[in-house]
Amino acid sequence: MTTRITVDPVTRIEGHLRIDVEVGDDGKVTKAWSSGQMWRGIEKILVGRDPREAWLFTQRFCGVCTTVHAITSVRAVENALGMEVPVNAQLVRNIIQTAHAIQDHIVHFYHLSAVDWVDVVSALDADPKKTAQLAESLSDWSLNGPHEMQAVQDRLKAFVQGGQLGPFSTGYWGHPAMKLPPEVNLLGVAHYLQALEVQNYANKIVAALGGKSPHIQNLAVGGISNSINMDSQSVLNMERLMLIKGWIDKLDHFVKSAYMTDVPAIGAFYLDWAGYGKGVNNYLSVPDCPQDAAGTLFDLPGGYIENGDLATFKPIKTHNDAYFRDGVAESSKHAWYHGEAALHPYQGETEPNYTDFQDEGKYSWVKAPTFYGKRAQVGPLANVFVMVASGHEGAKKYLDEAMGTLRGVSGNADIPIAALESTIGRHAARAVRCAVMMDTLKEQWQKLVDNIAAGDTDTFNPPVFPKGEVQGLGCHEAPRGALSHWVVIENAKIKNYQAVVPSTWNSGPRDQNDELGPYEASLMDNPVADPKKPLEVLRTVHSFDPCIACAIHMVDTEQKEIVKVKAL
Ligand code: NFE
Ligand code: MG
Repeated sequence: MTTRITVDPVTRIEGHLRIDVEVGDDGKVTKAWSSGQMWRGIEKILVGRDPREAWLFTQRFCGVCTTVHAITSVRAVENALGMEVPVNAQLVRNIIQTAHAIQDHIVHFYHLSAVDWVDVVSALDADPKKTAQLAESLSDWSLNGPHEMQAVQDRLKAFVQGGQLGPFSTGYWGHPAMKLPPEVNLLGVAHYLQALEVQNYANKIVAALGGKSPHIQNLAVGGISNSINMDSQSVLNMERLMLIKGWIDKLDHFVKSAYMTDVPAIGAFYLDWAGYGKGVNNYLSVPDCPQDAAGTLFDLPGGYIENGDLATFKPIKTHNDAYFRDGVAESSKHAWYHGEAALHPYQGETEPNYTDFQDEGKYSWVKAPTFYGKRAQVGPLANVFVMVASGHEGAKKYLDEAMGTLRGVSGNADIPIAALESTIGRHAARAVRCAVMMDTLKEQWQKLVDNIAAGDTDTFNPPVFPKGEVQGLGCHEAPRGALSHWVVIENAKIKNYQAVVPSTWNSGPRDQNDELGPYEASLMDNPVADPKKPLEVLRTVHSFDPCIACAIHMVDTEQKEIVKVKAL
C-alpha cells in the first residue's frame, strides 16, 4: 500500500510551498510533486513603467533575497542600453551582494535548517564540558568554551521549565532520524544562538552602503547613488569603510571557524544523507562580481556541468553570454498557465489557467525552466562545482578543508567529492560557498579602497534611452543560485519583464517532457520513518533553501483581468 503525504505549507522557508510524496511499502518515496501555492503581480505592475524604477519594484519580489532583484534589475536595463557602469559602483554593489549572500547562508543553515538535524531537546542531556572540548578540538571559534556551553544549556533549561521552548517549540524532537549525540546537539544550539548575533554584522554592511536592510535604497540604472568623498563626514568616506571592515572581520571569524566546521562535523554523523537527495544533476551557475566598467571581467566564474561530470564544464563568461542567453526556456505544461511549449523569457507568456491540483496535469504556479531542453539544479552546490571545474583557487581550498573535516570526524577517509550530490552535500556546498564569499567580500572591499585611493570617485553614468525597442538581460549568482531578469524596453517604457529565479529552477513542476524538477527528483527514494512526521522530506526540500515568493511573479502582457479577489 502506498501512503500519500502532503506537507502544506512547508515552513522555515520564504513563501508558500506544498510538497506531496507517495511512500511505498518499503518506506521510501516513489512519487513527488512540488507546488508553488502563491502568486504575485509584480512583473505585471512593471509593464508601461520607466525602466529606471524597475529595481525598486523587483526588489519587492522577496523579503529574504532583498538585494538580489534590485541589482539584477539595474543590470538588465544597463545591458539593454549597452551601458558602462563606474568601477566604484560595480564594487559597492559587489560588497552589498556578497555581504547579503553571507547573511543568507548563515541564516539558512543555523536558523532555517539546522533543527532538521540538531535535536534541541537532547541538548539538555549534554555535558557542557565535553561539548566545549569537542568544539575546541574542531576550531578556534572564540565562543566555544565550557562557560558558554553551560550558559546555553541553562538558557535552554529555563525555556523548558517555563513550559515553552520558545523558537524551538515545534521541532520533530526525538524523531528516529535524529542521530547526533547530546554534546553535538548542544554545540548546534549554541551556534544557532550565536549566529543570530553574527548575521547582523552582514546586515549592517548592507545597510551602511545601501541605506537600509532589507531592501536597499542606493541603486540607480548606471551606477549607485552613494557619493564618495574622503573629506566629507556625510557620504562614503574612509571612516565608514573602516567600520565596514570591522564587521567583515567579525563575520570572517564565524564563517571560517564555526560554519565551515559545523556543517561537515554534523554531516559526519549523517553520512547516510550523502546517499539521498541527488535528483537533477545538471548544474547551472552564472558569473558574478564584475570588475570593470564594461562588465567583461568577473571575479566569480559561471558555467554549466552535465550529469555531475566536471569534465563537461562549459563556461558562461559574461552576463550576456549567448550560451546562457539562448539556452533558457520556461514551460507551463504542468503550471497554472495556458500553453505547453517551453518559451524563451523574451517571448515569455503568463496567462493564468488555474485547474486545482492535478497529479498528472497542472499543479503549481511555478513554471518549469530548462537549459537547452534539460532541467538544471542551481544554488551553492552548482556554484561550487562550477567554481572548482573552472579552477577557482578559493573554492578548491575550502572544499578540501570541508571534505577533510568530514573525513576526519566520520573516520571515513574515502568519502568522494560526489557525496556532495546529495541532501547533506547541498549544506556542505553552501558552507564552502560562504567561505569563498567571505574572501570575495574582503577582496571587493580592498579593491574599492584602492580604486578610491587612486583618485577615482565616479559612481554614476546617466542612462540614455533610444527610440524603438531594445532588450536586455541581467544576471546574478544569488544565494539560491542563478538569477536572470529579462527586460524588453520600447520608447523608454517597459514592454515585457520576466524574472527566471533560482527557486523557479529548483522548485518547478514537471516540464514539457514530464521530467521531474530538482526538488521532485531529489525526493525520490528518500526514506520516511513516520508519515505523520515527514522530517526526511523536509530535510531534502530545505537543503535547497526554498523561496517561493521569488519563484512566482506573474505577468499578463495583454493586461487582461487575471483573477477576482474579495477583499474582506
Ligand atoms: Ni526570495 Fe531568491 C535567492 C532569488 S529565489 S530568495 O537567492 O533570486 O531562489
Ligand atoms: Mg518568472
